[in-house]
Amino acid sequence: MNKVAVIMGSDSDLPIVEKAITTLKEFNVPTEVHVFSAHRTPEEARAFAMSARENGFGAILAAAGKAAHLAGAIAANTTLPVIGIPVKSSTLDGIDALLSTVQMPSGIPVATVAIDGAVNAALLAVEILSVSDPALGKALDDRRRADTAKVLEKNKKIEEQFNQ
Ligand code: RP5
Repeated sequence: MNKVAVIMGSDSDLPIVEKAITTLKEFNVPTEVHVFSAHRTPEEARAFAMSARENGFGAILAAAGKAAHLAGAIAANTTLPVIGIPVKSSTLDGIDALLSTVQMPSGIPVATVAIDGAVNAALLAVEILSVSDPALGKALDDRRRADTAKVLEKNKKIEEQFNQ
C-alpha cells in the first residue's frame, strides 16, 4: 500500500493534525509525519516533495496556518495528490489560511478541505488510495455505514426526548 505523508508547517499545528493521523491509523494506512515550513524550511519541504513519489507515497496532507503556502509549495514540486488543511492559528480565524491554500493557479492543484478539516483530509487521502485498493474501499464503506448508524441513534434519542 502507498504511504500517506502528513506535513505540518509548525508543531503548533499538531493538535489539529493529530486528527488526520488518528484517522489514517484507523484505516491502517502507513503514515509519515513531518514538520516542514514553506517559509522557514523551504529547502526541506521542496526536497521531500520532489522525492515523495519515488519514496512510495500516494498522497500528501499539508497543514498550515496564517499565510499558508505549504500545500501549494509542496504541490509545486510533485504531481502526487496534495490535500491542504488550512489551520485556524491566527487573529483572522483561519480565513487567511483557507484563502492562501485554496486559491491555487491553474496547473498546480491543491485539494483544500475546510478550516481545521483534518479528518476529511485523511478520509480523502484514503479514498484516493482506495482506487487501487479494494480492501480500503470496503473499509471506507464500512465506516460510512457506522457513521450513519451513529447519527440515526442520535436522532432516535432526540426524538424520544422532544416528541411525545
Ligand atoms: C504557520 O504559522 C504554521 O503552520 C502555524 O499554523 C503558524 C504559526 O506557527 P508558529 O509560530 O506557532 O510556529 O506557518
